[in-house]
Amino acid sequence: MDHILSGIKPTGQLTLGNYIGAINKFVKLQDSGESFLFIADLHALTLPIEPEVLRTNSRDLAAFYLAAGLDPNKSNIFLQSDVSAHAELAIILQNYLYMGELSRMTQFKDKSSKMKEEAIGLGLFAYPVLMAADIVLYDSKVIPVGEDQVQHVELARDLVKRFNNRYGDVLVMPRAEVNKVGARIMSLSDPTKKMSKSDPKGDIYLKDDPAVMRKKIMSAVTDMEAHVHYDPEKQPGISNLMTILSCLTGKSFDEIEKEFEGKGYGDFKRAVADAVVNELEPLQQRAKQIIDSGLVDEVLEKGAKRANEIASGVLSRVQKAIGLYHK
Ligand code: ATP
Ligand code: LTN
Repeated sequence: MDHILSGIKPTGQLTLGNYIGAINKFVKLQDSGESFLFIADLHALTLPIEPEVLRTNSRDLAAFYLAAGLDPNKSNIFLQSDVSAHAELAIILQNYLYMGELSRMTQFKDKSSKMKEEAIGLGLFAYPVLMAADIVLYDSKVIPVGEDQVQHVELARDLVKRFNNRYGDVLVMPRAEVNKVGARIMSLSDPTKKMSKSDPKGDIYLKDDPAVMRKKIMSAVTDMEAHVHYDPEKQPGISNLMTILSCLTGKSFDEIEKEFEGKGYGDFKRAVADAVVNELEPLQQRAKQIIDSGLVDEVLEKGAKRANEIASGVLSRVQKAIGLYHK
């Protein structure tokens, strides 16, 4: 059975982009192999974060995984920091990824360009090293991610090639699995930018009050074309809303265009708002019940146990291959 692996950083409140691009996809894939889905709390430390916020976000993220339909009997849900092999393997793998390629990573360039050089931590630069360790540690083949993370998975693939060339068939080759529609949900206030949890403008949060969700969608930036048509170049705002509607209802772009032929943007936006609220309101309620029930701790403990079993085996395979003197 193929191993499926992915993680989300508990850096802020989850967005509709995280839900469509990642979480929903995890749920769809969970029957196709053994899943390792973690809360990337070590990655969350790459930018300043308050301890209490990190703790709360981590618990909420686990609750949303479960509320979205991840079944702890099929998927291993755990905290990255509960499996020390992630950090140990990253220390080894940092010697097989190079400064040049790390400085070309778009996410590093985006995040560091807003910072003073003295404030850019080494962890932010080495982010893809830890991510490569996360991936290879479970012999993972399938890595469901949004489009923005594909470059990091490609780098992990380069690393596997490089490492196996040097030491033989030690690491399993992963591949990114990206949605055909919905791999990059855009900001509602600036549809040329990705919706991301660290940039509150134009986000829909999974925890938003339904009335707030509706308000955000009704005031989403659109255009003057006045027809519902999929054209991300000319009509990025409408195309983004169509993508959201398509992902949440299963309707194709053609069907949506036909349904709203001759109708105004108001009607269309109301339909998008209905679809979002119908999906997220019950999700919020389930997440809240899960938090109140104390189930999260139980699931994380079970997940970490299984994750540690697999990870320690792969780590020792790597240690042996590179010549660390091993019992
Ligand atoms: P941050 O703003 O803190 O960098 P983020 O919102 O971009 O965070 P991540 O934790 O980096 O979220 O991403 C978790 C997963 O969600 C990744 O697989 C990522 O590709 C996916 N994802 C994030 N934003 C979007 C989006 N707007 N559309 C589709 N997928 C997304
Ligand atoms: N970098 C990812 C989170 C992440 C991840 C991973 C995703 C950390 N390790 C391994 C897939 C595989 C992000 O979403 N920002």
